[in-house]
Amino acid sequence: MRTQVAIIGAGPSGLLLGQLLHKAGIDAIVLERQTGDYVLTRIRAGVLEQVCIDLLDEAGVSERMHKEGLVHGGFDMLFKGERHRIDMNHLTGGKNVMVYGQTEVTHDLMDARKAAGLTTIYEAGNVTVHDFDSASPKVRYEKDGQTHEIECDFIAGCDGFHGVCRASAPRSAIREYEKIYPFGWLGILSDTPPVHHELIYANSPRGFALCSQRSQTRSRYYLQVPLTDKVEDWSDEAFWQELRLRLDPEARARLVTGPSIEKSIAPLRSFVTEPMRFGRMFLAGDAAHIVPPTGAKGLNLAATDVKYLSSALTEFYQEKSEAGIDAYSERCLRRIWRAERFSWWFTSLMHRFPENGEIGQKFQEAELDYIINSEAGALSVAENYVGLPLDFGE
Ligand code: RFL
Ligand code: PHB
Repeated sequence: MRTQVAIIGAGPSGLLLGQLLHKAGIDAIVLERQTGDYVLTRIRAGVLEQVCIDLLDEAGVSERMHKEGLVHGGFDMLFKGERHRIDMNHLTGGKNVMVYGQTEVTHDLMDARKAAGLTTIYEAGNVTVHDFDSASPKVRYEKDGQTHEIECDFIAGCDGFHGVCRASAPRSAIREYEKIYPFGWLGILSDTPPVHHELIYANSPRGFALCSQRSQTRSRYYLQVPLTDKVEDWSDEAFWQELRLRLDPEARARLVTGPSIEKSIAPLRSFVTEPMRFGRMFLAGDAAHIVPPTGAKGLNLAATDVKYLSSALTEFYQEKSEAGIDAYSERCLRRIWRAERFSWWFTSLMHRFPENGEIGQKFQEAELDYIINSEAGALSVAENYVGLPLDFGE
């Protein structure tokens, strides 16, 4: 088999890249280790920045998102029992975010890929990447008891944090930066109306809580929990009880509870790989970087990586120029570090860190006082939350 770009991973990065390349007339095959149904059971992101919305428009997969997604112009921060609204729309001169689940984005991308008759190979076992330091890289995989080989011009590593592409880059050529946080997020999805029409990020004495949503009838809630906790330790009732204790009286009174339809614990990590290009193999999305989810940046960064990569590859094929692929890594990393900084800072502000002592708590309170009572403070949160434009700094 031969293709121009072999894409490893059918998460949002891989599928969006496939769609953008298809629009540019570039041929690609997507290889995914899991089944499509399994990919769709992973409940993750919920907040899309304007640049991500624009990219889904460009890829021609945004019709349902515009119909069903919820446009949010602000969110609440809850501190010392009181809620304070960050009016993103007003502060940023009209920018908003869209609440639309990653599962739905993935679904729409899968449908578009199928409708266009493009090749996705699911349940591809033991994927390996070869010769990406030459002009003719290869990808091998196993399926139905046989080994197959794809010859290609480029390999796109869109295979997430535990993927094979980053792991195959030469150790001498790669640098990794990592911070692991001393807690995780316990998340629950339920078919109950959201407690509030916008998101609530809560810093309570019992730890962080987030009230998010997927629609007017589906809620997504998270709690900061110790890394040693297991999902089995948390009954639905225990979750709701703990969430109530972390909210303000008004939200507590409005909270509607019900059976969970998904419950999971995610560790929190900041992680960046430099560079993101190794010869003719590129990394994109979670394969190259992870942010703690507090800033809602992971999926959005994945989308912008993929936009830079599809533009670079289009330039290569249409204009015979390598300028875009040469600039890819640096262009992505500048944006990534900005989002990493914001995600780390917002995580540090909103979670409880008993190990930082009373003075740590006082610093958090003073920081919040600044955000709420200074337009510059509030604007800094708002402009980072809505996200940077695609051409920032250029
Ligand atoms: P994914 O989604 O992990 O997809 C990678 C795909 O590659 C496949 N794969 C392989 N395939 C073939 N061979 C191999 N050897 C392979 N190894 C792996 C995997 O099966 C998978 O299908 O990475 P991608 O596409 O880069 O997408 C990244 C996003 O999923 C991630 O950044 C976001 O979910 C992060 N995130 C959020 N991002 C936001 O922008 N806004 C949010 O509100 C937000 N909330 C979240 C989040 C992540 C969370 N968790 C669980 C970490 C909330 C949570 C709780
Ligand atoms: C979500 O809805 O899953 C969500 C929203 C905002 C975040 C993280 C996750 O910051």
